[in-house]
Amino acid sequence: MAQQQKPLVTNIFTADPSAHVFNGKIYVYPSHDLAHEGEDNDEGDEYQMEDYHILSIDNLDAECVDNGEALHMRDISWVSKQMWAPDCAFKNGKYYLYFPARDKDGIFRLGVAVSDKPEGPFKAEDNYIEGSFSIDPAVLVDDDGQSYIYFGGLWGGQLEKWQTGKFVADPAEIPADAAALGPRVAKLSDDMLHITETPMQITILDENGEPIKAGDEDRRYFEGPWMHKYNGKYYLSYSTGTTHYIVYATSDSPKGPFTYQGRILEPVIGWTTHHSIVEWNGKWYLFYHDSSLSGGINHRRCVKFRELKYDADGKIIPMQYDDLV
Ligand code: FUB
Repeated sequence: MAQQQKPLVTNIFTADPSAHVFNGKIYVYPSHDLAHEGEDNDEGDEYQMEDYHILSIDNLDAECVDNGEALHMRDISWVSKQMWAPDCAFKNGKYYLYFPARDKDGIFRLGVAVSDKPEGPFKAEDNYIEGSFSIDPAVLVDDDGQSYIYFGGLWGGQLEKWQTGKFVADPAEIPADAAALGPRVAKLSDDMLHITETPMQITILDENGEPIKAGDEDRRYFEGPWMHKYNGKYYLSYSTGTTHYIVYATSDSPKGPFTYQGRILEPVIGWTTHHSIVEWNGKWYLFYHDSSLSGGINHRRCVKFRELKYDADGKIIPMQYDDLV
């Protein structure tokens, strides 16, 4: 397990890893951090990414491979800037890369690009997915063949601006004792290129069946949703942003409501934390990032992974960041 817990690659900065097993290998779909000197602020202006490189790992002892540029914003007509955290799904013999970026009006939208190969190159559709907004898409192809896209992120990710269903540039602050905003979910069409319904807000409940409050920053949703299934249950995991935890909630349904369960990962080096969870050869793995490769610069991050374990009740065993370094 030589390469676990150290950066998967060091030739480029990588972040926001979405890991999948395709054809027996791990493919990691990360953001590609660039060395811009943009202002570091709550809008995320320092995250000025322009393209995607897909990483692959043949086996646990092999070096990770950077498969080179798979998609660049110069080739996408609707994008103005900031190609943030992507995900990929396989269906109908093709690979679909979902990605957020700002459109020409500065509004984050979700796009999709298609390839015959998991490592690309990908060709983007001419426009963003109609009805999409905000950031951090994550796609689940469920066991019955129905696909769902989960997305949304606060602050720079603009989720607060969509509370009415329309973009409001300067929305009122959500009171701390009001229900927190949740990620959105929508069904994808069979051809994986469209959403077939108005995105629904996911509710995350506490142990008393009450919605988690906006002021409960240790548990409320911030960004980076990931969906996986374990023993038939749906596990929604996400970042709490301002408090820097990766936490999770479970449900019997892909659209929830979900019940908060606990933490997966303590804060890492750097402001953001973002992850994915994947089963490979009978074991489960957490892919995550930190800023250790750049000595702590928030927008120059590196992707790592380690094994993730469940207890007999299906609870994820929490990981201390110190365990990982
Ligand atoms: O990489 C840019 C943004 O930082 C992502 O969209 C968020 O999830 C956070 O990791």
